[in-house]
Amino acid sequence: MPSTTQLTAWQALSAHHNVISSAHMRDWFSTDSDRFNRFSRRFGDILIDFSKHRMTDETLNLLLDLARESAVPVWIERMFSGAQINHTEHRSVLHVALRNRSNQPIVVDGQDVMPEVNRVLEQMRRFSEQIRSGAWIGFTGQRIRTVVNIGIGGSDLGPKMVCEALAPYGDANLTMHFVSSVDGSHISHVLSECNPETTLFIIASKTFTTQETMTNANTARGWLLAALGDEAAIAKHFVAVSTNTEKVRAFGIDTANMFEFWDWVGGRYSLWSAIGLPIAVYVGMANFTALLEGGHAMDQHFRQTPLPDNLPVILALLGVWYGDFFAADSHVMLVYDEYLRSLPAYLQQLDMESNGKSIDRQGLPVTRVTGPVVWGGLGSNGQHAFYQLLHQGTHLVPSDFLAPVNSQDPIGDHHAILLANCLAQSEAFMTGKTEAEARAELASKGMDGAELEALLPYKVFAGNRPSTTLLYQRLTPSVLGSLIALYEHKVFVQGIIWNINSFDQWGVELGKQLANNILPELKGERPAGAHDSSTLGLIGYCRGA
Ligand code: G6Q
Repeated sequence: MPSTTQLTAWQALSAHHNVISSAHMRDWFSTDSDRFNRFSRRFGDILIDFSKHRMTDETLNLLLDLARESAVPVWIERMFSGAQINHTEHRSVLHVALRNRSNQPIVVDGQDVMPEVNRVLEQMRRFSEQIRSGAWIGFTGQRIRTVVNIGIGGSDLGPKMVCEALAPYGDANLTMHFVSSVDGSHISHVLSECNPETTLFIIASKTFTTQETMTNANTARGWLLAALGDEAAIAKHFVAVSTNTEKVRAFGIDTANMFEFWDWVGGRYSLWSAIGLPIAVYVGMANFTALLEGGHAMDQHFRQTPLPDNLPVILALLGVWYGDFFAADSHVMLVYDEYLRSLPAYLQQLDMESNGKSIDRQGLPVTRVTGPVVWGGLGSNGQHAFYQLLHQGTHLVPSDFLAPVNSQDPIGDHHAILLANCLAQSEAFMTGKTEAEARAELASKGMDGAELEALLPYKVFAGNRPSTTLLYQRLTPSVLGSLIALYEHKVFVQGIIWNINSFDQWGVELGKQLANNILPELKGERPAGAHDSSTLGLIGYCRGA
């Protein structure tokens, strides 16, 4: 099999890049009034504008050739049909089964997984309704008012992001907390706001062995028992979400209160599974189902739509274009939606854990860059901070703007101002400001001569900075589901093109082992072992040496 860079389409793109890399998008827009129409698509209530990119029709065609030559359609089908595309862990990759509202069979190891998926969804429905209705009573007879999800990574970022995003649909009688870090300050602060009699802990861990989660879970357990004084209280205040029944039982949680998922659900793809239990409890099962439906609609689009109109494929190809041909090493998420404030952190894990790989599917080192550094934040705030680098820095940073057309909380002119800022920024990234425009602007303020000439270079903006804008009517559960699935599939397509496995995470697994080597040394239970002098020095400092 030829390496990615030997593909005909790759080489054609390389040559094409030499031709168009100095062209300016501003000129394309001024000579082509149809550019937005050709390079934007609608998906339900979502508009995706990718016209502000350094690409022509020819670029897109060449990128689509790359997708074809990389067998993207074959890989899509392999994922949906349950093939073990996570080859290093010998696992299928089937988060799409969790939101398979068609209920068509999906077979893993000769077994249709849909009956199991539906069984757990039904268990989630019953439990979430009990909590929300008050039918579930705590140990002292009071109803649950506070839910604390204890989990980390994929068992935290997704449900936390979605609960924040769907807060307008949330139950006002419930307060949600997410404890992830093993830093004792995190759980201490959360527990200080909880009443043990009215608090439910959801211990979310695929493996039920993760050090941070189990440490937090044990602390929560001790806190509850200290207050309620009876082991029997655990059954009323703790439930577990896991693939590991034995460990859940050993922790003392009744397995009747365990919500199962399966090894074909990757942690960072798990919010659609029982890991989404806090979402179902908070927004209700109907809204959780609408989230699944939004994801499923994007799945169908991804599986059935020809490549030129396939949205995850288009976004993936644009990322490859900048990373591999323009040497862009990061991608920024610019979110003009307060409810999506945790989306950048969520996508950072999704993308960087999936595509932060340097060994290809044949076990050989890759020969070009793979996944970008993903970062970002709320756009309105970022404009007063890191946008300076985006406008005038030396890095080319492709961006995604996200904004709702309608606010969930209309008040005065706020939303119009927010949207105006969003649209103005993507326009400015694209057009920039020429020397002539900057000169005229300074002159209009009465400046001239040497003073004007000295300031002029600082006032010029090169522009030509690429961005995609995703607008949606309102952040409903369904729209959110489609947006998340869009990014999941984008990351998958990039992994296909880079010929890497997007579904393992050996770097994250390494982190789980490392701390356990140093912990007994830090606690003084055994002498510091064979470390480098820096690590020995740091251990010594922590121990007061
Ligand atoms: C996700 C990752 C990682 C994982 C956490 C928590 O894809 O593998 O973020 O979700 O390490 O793992 P557990 O759910 O097993 O506690």
